[in-house]
Amino acid sequence: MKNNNFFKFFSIVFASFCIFGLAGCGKKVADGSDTHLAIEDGKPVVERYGQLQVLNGTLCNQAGKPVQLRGMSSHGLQWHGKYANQDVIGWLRDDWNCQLWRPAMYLTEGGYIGNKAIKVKVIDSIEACINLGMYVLVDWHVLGNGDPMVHKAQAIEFFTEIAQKYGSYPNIIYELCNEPNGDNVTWEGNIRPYAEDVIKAIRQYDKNNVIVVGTPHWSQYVDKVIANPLQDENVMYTVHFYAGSHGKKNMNIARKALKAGLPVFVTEWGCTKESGDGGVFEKETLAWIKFLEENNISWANWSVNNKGEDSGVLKYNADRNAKGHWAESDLSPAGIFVRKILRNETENK
Ligand code: DCB
Repeated sequence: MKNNNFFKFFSIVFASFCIFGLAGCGKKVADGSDTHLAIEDGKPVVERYGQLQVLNGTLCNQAGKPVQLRGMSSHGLQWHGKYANQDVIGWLRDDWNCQLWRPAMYLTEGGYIGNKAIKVKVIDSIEACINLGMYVLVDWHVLGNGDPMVHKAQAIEFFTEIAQKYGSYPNIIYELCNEPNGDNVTWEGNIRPYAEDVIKAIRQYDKNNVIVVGTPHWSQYVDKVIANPLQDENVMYTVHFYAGSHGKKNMNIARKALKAGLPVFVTEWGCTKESGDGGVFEKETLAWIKFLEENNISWANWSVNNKGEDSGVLKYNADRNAKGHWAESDLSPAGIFVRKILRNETENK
């Protein structure tokens, strides 16, 4: 009898321990599978996952286990690049549970092509992510000029330099062209030949870090890749969505690609309309988040800025000095919502 009570006491202690273990940011599992934690047992994600690789159409860690990375994208570095610093990225890791940071280097609209100096924001991002043990998605933000071929020479120069300097770090993921667009910009005619050449340049210095390639129609038509994917073991393909504009139709395109075995990475998504504004679509977002989790698809949310648009995670004018340490009152409705998703605190979980 005494023994029995003793046993009960310990069962209760053990059960509470488990419950408290589950609270907070992640679900702890003993089998070594994905916990969605930025830091686990004191170790940041890159220390745990190591060299990423693509196996059987999905992103895996060095040990060959499927892993889903999640995090935030910057806004255009020429406008809101001040947030690409270690204070903010560290806050996103520690408070938002981000495993990934995406510096979005626009080419046009005041971006890199006319203003090479903004590259420093990419370098700062990479250095910060190496220090913080996070993955960094180096985004060549093709947008205004929808055809990536237009600036292929500059892309080769840029990615060669990044691969040469940082290719030996497992933190790096290359994103070759954010959103190719335009009726005449096709997978076969433009994006694939562009990617082949840029991949060749990267692979001279970096044999294995993952490379993500944009797809036609603002990275929505990933199914166009199925007939002729690239010949590189560690390449993935981009899907983008804005939950207020892109629903079932876009999800079905992504499904088709997955069925065909294509590895998919959502390098950018928003909970608004495709303009980056127009309200926060929570229900529609959660349907996508569920789909992404079920299919082990990594993602970055658009974006960290305080300009006052609905997809920006900061309120208008909040954190003007870009220090991080945000209070809930600094966050926009999207910010509050996306932080919850990242911290595994939504109904989905
Ligand atoms: C993508 C771009 C991203 C853009 C967001 C929201 O563009 F990758 O750069 O960000 O989605 O539209 C927005 C910012 C604004 C900024 C504007 C101009 O949030 O603050 O003023 O860029 O650079 C998309 C995505 C989808 C579609 C069109 C665009 N679409 N687009 O489906 O038609 O044309 O920018």
